[in-house]
Amino acid sequence: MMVSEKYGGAGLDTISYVLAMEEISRIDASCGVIVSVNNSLVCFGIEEWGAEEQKQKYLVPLAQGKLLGAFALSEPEAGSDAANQQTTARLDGDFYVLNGAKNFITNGANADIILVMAATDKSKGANGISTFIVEKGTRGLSVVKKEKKLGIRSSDTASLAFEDCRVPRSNRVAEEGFGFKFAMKTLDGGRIGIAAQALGIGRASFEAARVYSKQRKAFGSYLSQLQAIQFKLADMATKLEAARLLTLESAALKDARKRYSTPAAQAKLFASKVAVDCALEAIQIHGGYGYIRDFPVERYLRDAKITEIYEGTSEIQRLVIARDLLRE
Ligand code: COS
Repeated sequence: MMVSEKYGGAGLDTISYVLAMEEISRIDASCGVIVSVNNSLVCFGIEEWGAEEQKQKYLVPLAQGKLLGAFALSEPEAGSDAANQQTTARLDGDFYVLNGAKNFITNGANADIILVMAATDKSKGANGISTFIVEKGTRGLSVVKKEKKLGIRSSDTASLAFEDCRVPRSNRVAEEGFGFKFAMKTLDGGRIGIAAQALGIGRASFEAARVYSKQRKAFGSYLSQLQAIQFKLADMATKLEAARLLTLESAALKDARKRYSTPAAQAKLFASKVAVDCALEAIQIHGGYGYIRDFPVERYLRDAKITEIYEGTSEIQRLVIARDLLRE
């Protein structure tokens, strides 16, 4: 969606992307995360920091929908503490040799290309990490496990292993040591996408509850005529509107090329909580019907929960926000 027309993309701005993400995720949050990772992490990262040759080879087919991308930062020992990368990349002639493990990788089993963060110089910590484009089918890259999840069950989440996986030197994105900043800057935009995904799930919950309240009768009237239910709907709609405005504000700042790390963290923190709150209230309004699979609201809760976890937990978002507030 946001890839420029020069590389075959739709050239949309982030505001348009947020609107699309909300609509897609309102119907299917699994589809939402597939789209989000491909657009705001993979395509954005390559367009922003990739070499021209990498853009021609990978970004053009990504934009055309011929390739799907994944983003591999998380490891068994490096989730929130993302700088603690144990995967290594050693230069050997014209190749880097990758060794290590990545987990919880969205699109991991199906992606055609994977952006992999790996330590090229462990002694430099966060500044010794680099980014590589690894093609599916590269010898030494294997899918170890596909996860069975609480929600977003039609999105593929996989663990990957790299065993002496040789990646051409020309597939390193940007200079050596830029990988952590690459990941952080890319995730800033990713978080806007996840905020919009959360918004979509929250809106689906609200809409289901609203419709149900106008059909279901109790104590001689429709649920929608009961003030207890009206207040729940009013709170849901108000929280959703606030989440939407925070998300759109972060998107507008990104489009204006202003700083958006903190607004994106605030949007994701708030929208993900709103999604969980709205899903819980939708279940409550549905009563027993909300707890069974005949109605969609139990799925909304299962799908909503992950938005408080991936692309930085709510605790990490608070950390990002607080650091900015307390900066000298
Ligand atoms: N944009 C640009 N640069 C950033 C940045 C950002 N958003 N965040 C950090 N950096 C830079 C810092 O400025 C610092 O640069 P210098 O060494 O030049 O000063 C460097 O990156 C290291 O940053 P910092 O010291 O803050 O790193 P920490 O190890 O303390 O980690 C957090 C910072 C916790 C914010 C980071 O690890 C994080 O976001 N973790 C969550 C990761 C995540 O979202 N995982 C989800 C999996 S991906 S689906």
